[in-house]
Amino acid sequence: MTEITAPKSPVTTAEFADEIREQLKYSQGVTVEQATAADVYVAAAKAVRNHLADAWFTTQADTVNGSTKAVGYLSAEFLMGKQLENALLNAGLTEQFDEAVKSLGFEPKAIVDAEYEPALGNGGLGRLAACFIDSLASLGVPAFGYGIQYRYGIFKQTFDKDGKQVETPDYWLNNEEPWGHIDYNRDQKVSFGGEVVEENGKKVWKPAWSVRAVPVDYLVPGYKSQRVNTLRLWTAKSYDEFDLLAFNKSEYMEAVEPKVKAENISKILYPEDSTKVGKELRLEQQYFFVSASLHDAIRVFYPGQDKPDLTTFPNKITFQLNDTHPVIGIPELMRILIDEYGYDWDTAWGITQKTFNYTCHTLLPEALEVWPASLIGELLPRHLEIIEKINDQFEAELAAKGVDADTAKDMAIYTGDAVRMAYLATYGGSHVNGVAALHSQLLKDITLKNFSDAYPDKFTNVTNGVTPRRFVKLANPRLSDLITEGLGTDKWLSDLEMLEGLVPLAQDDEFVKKFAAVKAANKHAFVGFAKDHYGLDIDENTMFNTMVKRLHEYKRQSLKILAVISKYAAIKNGTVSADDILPRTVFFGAKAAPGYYLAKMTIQLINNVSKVVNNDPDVKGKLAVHMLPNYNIEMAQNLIPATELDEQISQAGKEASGTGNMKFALNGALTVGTLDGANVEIRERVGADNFFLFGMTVEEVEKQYADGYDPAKYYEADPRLKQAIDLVADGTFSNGDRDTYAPLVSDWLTKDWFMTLADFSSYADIQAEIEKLYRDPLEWNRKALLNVANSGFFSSDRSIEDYLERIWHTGPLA
Ligand code: CR6
Repeated sequence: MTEITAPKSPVTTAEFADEIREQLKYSQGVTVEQATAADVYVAAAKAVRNHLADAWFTTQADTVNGSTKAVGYLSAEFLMGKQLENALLNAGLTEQFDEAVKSLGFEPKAIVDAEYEPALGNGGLGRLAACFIDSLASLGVPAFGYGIQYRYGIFKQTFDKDGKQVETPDYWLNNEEPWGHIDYNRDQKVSFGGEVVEENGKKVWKPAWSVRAVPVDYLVPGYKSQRVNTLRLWTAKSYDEFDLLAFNKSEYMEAVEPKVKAENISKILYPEDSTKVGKELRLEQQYFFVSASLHDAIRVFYPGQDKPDLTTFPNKITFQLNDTHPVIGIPELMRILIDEYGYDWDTAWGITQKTFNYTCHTLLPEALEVWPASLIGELLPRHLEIIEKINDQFEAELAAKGVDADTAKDMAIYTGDAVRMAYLATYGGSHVNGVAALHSQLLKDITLKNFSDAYPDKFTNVTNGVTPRRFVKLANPRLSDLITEGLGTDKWLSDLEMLEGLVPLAQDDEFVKKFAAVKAANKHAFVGFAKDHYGLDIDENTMFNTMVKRLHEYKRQSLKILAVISKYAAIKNGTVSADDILPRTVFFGAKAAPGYYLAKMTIQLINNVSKVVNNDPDVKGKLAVHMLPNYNIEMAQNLIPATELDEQISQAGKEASGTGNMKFALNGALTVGTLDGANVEIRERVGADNFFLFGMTVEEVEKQYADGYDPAKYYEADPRLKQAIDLVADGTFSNGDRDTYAPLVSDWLTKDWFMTLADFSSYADIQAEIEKLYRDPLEWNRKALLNVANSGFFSSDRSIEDYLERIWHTGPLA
C-alpha cells in the first residue's frame, strides 16, 4: 500500500480555535460565551468540513477526468455513527481540535458527545457499508456511496416497566446536521405508476406521478490518503407544494396530500434485519434511490452531454448491489439505455450486465426478497415488461446450456406472479459474492446452487471486514497506543496485517500485563459510561461477558439467557460452592424488529431475568445481567473494548458472516462461538487454542433437520436445561404468572427451529473451560492478545482489496 503523508493545510491550535469562533459567530449566531457544547460541536464540524473541501473537489475532478473506474456502492443503509471524531482523525486535526476546544473553555469529549448519532441502518449490513466507504476513501479508490437520507433512522429502544421493548421514532434531523450538504441543483426526477403505451412502434412509459430526488452529500475522508469521496443520500421532495384549488376550498389535508405522499418515500428506515418485508413503500424507496443514483452517475461521468456514448459506462463506474434492496437497478438501467438513450436490447444488456455485481448477505431463504409481480406492474409497469423479457432471454440461455426444464423452472426470475430479486441480481450482474468463506460456499451448495452450476465463474467470496480507524483507534485509544508501542509505528492503522508483529510479544509477560492493564482501564471506563448513560452500578472485578447484535432467533440470545438462568439456579441451589463461582457480568444489547413477536418476548425475558438476578442477595457479587437499551454504534465503541468474553453463538449455517465477532477479536476479547459465518475464519487465524468452540456443525444441523429434530428430547436429557426452562415456565421471571412466556416455552419444546436446545449442553459444558482460563489472568490475556495479533485480516481495507481484485477490477486514483 502506498503511504501518502496526510493532512493538507495543517493549522495551528490557535487558527483552529479562530475557525470555530468564526463558525459560532457567523453561522450559529452565538458568541463563545453563549455557546453550548452542541453549538461548539456544530461549529467544529463545519470547520473540519471546510478543511476537507479542497481534497473533495480534487477527488471529484480526478474521478471524472481520470481513467480509473469508480465504484458505486448502492445500499439502502449506511450506518455511519457519529462523524466528528472520525473526520478529525482523517483530516489530521485531532490534536488541534482538542487544544482549540479547551482554549475555548470546553472539554473535547463533551463536544464529541454532543453529536446525535445518525442511525440510517439496521445492523451489520448498514455498518458494513459505512466501513467499506471509509476503506475505499482510505485506499484512494474513487467511489460513491448511494443511499437514502431517511428522516427517521432505526427506532430508539427503551423498556417499559414490564421489561418490554418500546420503540420511539429516531428524529435525528431535529438537531442541526452539519455534515450533509443539500444540493437542490443536482436533483433527479423519479416517476411511478401509470401505463406503457406503444408510440411509433416503441414502448413509451407514461407514469402517473413523480417525486423529486434531491441529493444530500456527505464527505467521506480517507485516512492519510488525501482523498475525500462522496456519500450521496437522496431525500424525496414533492413537485407540488400543495394543491391551491383544494386549499382554497378549505380541504387542508387534501391540499398537502401530494407533498405527504412524495416525502413519505424517504421518511423512515424499515426496521427489519434479515427479514423480508414486502411493502409497497419499501419498493418505492428502492426504486427511488436507485433510479436517482443511476441518472446521477450518467450526469457525473458525461457532463453536459445529450447523447453520451454509454457503451463506456461500465468503464466509468461499477455498481455493487448491497443485498437485493437495489436490484431494481438492473431493469432500470435497461430502461434508461433503451427508452431514454435509444440503445437496442442486446447493447443495453451487455452494458447492464457489465455494470452490476451482487453481494448476498443471508442464508435465510425468507430474507431473499421476492416481489409480487402485480405490485411491480402497478408501480413500475415498464420495468415488469423488461423483467419478463430478461426472464425469457434467461430461459433461452439455460436451455442452450442444456439445463433441464424442471431446474430452469426452479431458477425462474419471473414466475408469472412474483419476481425473485436475488435471481435477477445473479443473472443480471457479472459477479455474485457471499460475505464469509463458509457463507459463499453454502450459497454455491444450497441457496444459489443451480445458478452456481450454470454460471460457476460468477461466484466468489469476499470475507467482511471492519474499519480499524473507528473500531480500534477511536474506540480503543489505550489499546491503539499499546499496539503502536509494541510495533514501534502506527502504520498498522492502514495496514492491519502488521498486527502480526505482536505475536512474539504474547510471550513477553510484561507486555501481556500491559495489555491486561489496558483491558482493566477500559472496563473501568465502561463502568463510568454505564453509570452516566443507564444509571447502573457495575462491578468491574467481574468478567465482562457480552452479547450485542440484533435480536433474532437464529442468533440465539435464548441460548445465552437459558445458560444464565441455569447458572443462577445452580448458585441458588448450592449446586456450586461459593468458591467455584466465577463472578460475571453479562451484557446484552439488541433491538427486535417491531413485528417480531418471539424476539420481543426474548427481550422481555432477559429484562426480567435481570431484575430477579440483580436483586437477589444470594447471587450478589457473583452474577449480574444487564439488558442495555438502544444498542448503537456509540455503545459498541464503548462496550466492545471493555469486553473480555464475546458471544457468537448462532446456529451453524445461519449467520452469513457477522462483523461484531471481528470487532471483539480486534479489541482483545476471547470468543465463545459456533462454526458459523466468519467465526470459522477467525478461529483459523487466531488458533483453535484461543477460541472457545462449541455446538453442532452445519452438517450436523442438516442431519438433525433431515432426521426430524425433537427438542423435547434435549430438555429431558440435561437437568440443567430442564431446570432453566422450568423456571421460565413456572413464573419465576414473571411474578408467578405462567402465561407470560408460554409461547416462548412452547416454541422451545415443540419447534426450536434453530436448535437452541440441542446445543445447550455443549454450551454449558464449555463454560468450565472458559472460567478455568479466566482464573489465570496472564494466560487469558496472552490468548486475548493473540486474538488481536492475528485478526489483521479482518480489516475492511482487506475486504475492499479483495473486491478490487476479484470483482471491480479497478484501483486507487493515480
Ligand atoms: N443481518 C448478515 O446476517 C452479516 C451482515 C453484513 C447480514 C450478517 O451475518 O455480517 O449482513 N445480513 O454482511 C443482512 O442484513 C441481510 C446482517 O447484517
